[in-house]
Amino acid sequence: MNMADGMSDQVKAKVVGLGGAGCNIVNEMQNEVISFSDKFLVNYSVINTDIASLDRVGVESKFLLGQSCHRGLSAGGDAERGKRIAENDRDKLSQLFEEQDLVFLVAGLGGGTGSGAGSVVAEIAAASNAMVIAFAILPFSIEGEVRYKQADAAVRELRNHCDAVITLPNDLLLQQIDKNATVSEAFRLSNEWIMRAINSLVRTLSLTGLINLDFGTLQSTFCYRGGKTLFGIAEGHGEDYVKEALRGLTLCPLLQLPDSTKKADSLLVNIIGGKDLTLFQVNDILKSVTETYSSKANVNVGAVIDPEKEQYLEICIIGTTNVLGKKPISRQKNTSTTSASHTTPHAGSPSQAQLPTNEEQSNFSFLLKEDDRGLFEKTERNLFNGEDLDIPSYIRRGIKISF
Ligand SMILES: Nc1nc2c(ncn2[C@@H]2O[C@H](COP(=O)(O)OP(=O)(O)OP(=O)(O)O)[C@@H](O)[C@H]2O)c(=O)[nH]1
Ligand SMILES: [Mg+2]
Repeated sequence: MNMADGMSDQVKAKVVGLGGAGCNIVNEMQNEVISFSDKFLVNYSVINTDIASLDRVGVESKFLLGQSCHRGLSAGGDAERGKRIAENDRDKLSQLFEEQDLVFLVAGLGGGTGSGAGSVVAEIAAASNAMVIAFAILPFSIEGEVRYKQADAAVRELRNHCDAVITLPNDLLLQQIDKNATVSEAFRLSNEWIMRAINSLVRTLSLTGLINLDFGTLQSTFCYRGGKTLFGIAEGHGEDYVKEALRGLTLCPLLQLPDSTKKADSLLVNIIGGKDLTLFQVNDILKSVTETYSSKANVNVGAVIDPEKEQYLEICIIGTTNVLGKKPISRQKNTSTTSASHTTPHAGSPSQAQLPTNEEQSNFSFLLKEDDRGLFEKTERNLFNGEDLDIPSYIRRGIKISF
């Protein structure tokens, strides 16, 4: 507790799983997300209308929506119903977000609970002064037009209340999985992406190193709500680890979308490298990433050395573009006192970095990014036979492309 101002200097982050998909993912990730600082605490909750789904998960903090009026049944794929049920529980929901500084809201969209209750939950979390970052899984095109439209409407509503909305179309998985993969194997892949994404952000905010990024920097990067989010992570290993990680970002399939925003107005970049990473390399990597993904001068960078690794690089970028020309939001502090970040590299002791020695890090690279539909932002998507024609056919059809 900081006795001078009566505020704690801890940042409290809550990971909330909403609806069936959200509950599954948070259940899987609760032991995987690691904070490296006792000043950055992570806790988990799950919320659903469906009591059977809640019974299946091992997360301690469970919230049954509509306990008094809905008898523990799901919202039955009806987003309006999901929203109504959540509206009735506003008071109880707001208790869930008391004293939280950062909320990661995870939901699959297209069904009734995630799509309908999502914006209500996000609004309540944001009203409690927390910064809200939503990870939203979009249904497969083959799940049909109704689910797809519901998901699309839900993304727009989420944007109104969240600081960042990061979408992950399930269709994209068709590119990555084997033809014989089961549905649950495919789901596991997207669940894992979200898990890695949240983990990467938590690591970014809780590690100390050459150049620190903290929660205050994240807040100042996202000073407008309703913007478009750019989010990506990538890794490089072995001899060409720097090139591999940088290519991992540029070759991401979502960046190939013709209507994508390529650069963010306000960008946060963090890199984690092995003990052999030099200050010149740090400088070159940060320069290359910021030049590629930032459109303006508002860039915050961080760099951490993991003394247990060699020939290794992890990059995490998160940024926003204020497409609606919104005014900056004023945030009152909840319980946290956050420090300003450094923006120029300085030589620090590599041993400052605190990473586990046996951290499991497999080869992967992806970039999740919302599509920017420019002038067509307010129009409905072009759906034909349940397929979204705004999404390139190679993604819709699961055609693998090598770049
Ligand atoms: N990645 C992933 N996607 C899932 C999973 N379960 C469902 N989905 C996707 O998420 C969408 C929403 O499904 P659910 O989360 O089950 O729906 P819900 O929010 O519980 O809604 P109701 O059951 O209608 O109340 C589906 O259309 C699927 O595309 C999962 O475990 N992982
Ligand atoms: Mg459900």
